[in-house]
Amino acid sequence: MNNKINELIHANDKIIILRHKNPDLDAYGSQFGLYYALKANFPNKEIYAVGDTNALNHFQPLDDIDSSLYQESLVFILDTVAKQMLEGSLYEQAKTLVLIDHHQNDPDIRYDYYLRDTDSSSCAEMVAKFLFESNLQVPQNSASALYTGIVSDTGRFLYKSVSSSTFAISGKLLDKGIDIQSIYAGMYSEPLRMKRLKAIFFSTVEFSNNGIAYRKNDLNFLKENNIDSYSVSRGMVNQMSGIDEVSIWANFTFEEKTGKILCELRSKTIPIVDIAKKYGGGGHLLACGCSVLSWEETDLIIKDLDQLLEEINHG
Ligand SMILES: [Mn+2]
Repeated sequence: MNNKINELIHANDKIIILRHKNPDLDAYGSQFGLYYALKANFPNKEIYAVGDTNALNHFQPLDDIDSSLYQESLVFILDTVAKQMLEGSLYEQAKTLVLIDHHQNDPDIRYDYYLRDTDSSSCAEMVAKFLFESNLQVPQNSASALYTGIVSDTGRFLYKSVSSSTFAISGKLLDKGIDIQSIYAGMYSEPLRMKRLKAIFFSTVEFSNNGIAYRKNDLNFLKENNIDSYSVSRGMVNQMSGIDEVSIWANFTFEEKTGKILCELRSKTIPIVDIAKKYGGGGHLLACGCSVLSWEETDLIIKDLDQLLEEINHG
């Protein structure tokens, strides 16, 4: 049971819940899961969910708050501990800052308390575990958000990060009366246009000498298909998964907003996070990323991954 976080929640009347920018469903799921639960348990506290938004947000609009609130608030950052993953720097003014994360990175921001569990399947699993262990009430909307986070970060309970605890916690969330069919319908149905675009994406995947699968999505590709960087970068990387011949795959996508190239790296069993770290990124052992400034650098990443595979194949 996490007494420290409990104490901090009890001691503060204003709470702001943040997570990484370009939120995925674990970022949203852990954020809204904690938000709905704290709202239900502490109706007299001021509680806010804050951050950028995107097409994956089928929860509710984020709160727009005055920047002066930070210095009076307990602030949570979920699903990251990396400065480059955060939008703005207002969290630096937090009265008290708590980090909850399951990534491999070491924090490069100042914090007061850090709940770290790199074995956890998702940040949502960590939040759910905290709520259950603290005997806090978990209302249905919170359970639904947390379940969504767990399902998305585990690829529907597919990845190695899934433990018996993941199932036990998911079971407890199910007991809150959540509707998993409607959760899955929201997560796994998409417009025909996206299916067609994924077919184009897949048919143009390239391969390195030792069998790294990769795709470079330039500005032209985004413009021609009227799609945002994020939907391609994170949304299509796993078009290259589940292929017998492919053990490592990478997706490189131009980001118009920053002029950088988003690199998403994935592996079946061979740890690759050190390569992401080498280029200023991080994440999990088998699923990680970074962003670089040029296509030449993406070639260096492909070369590094290719060499890793060669060493394993011939070492
Ligand atoms: Mn996560």
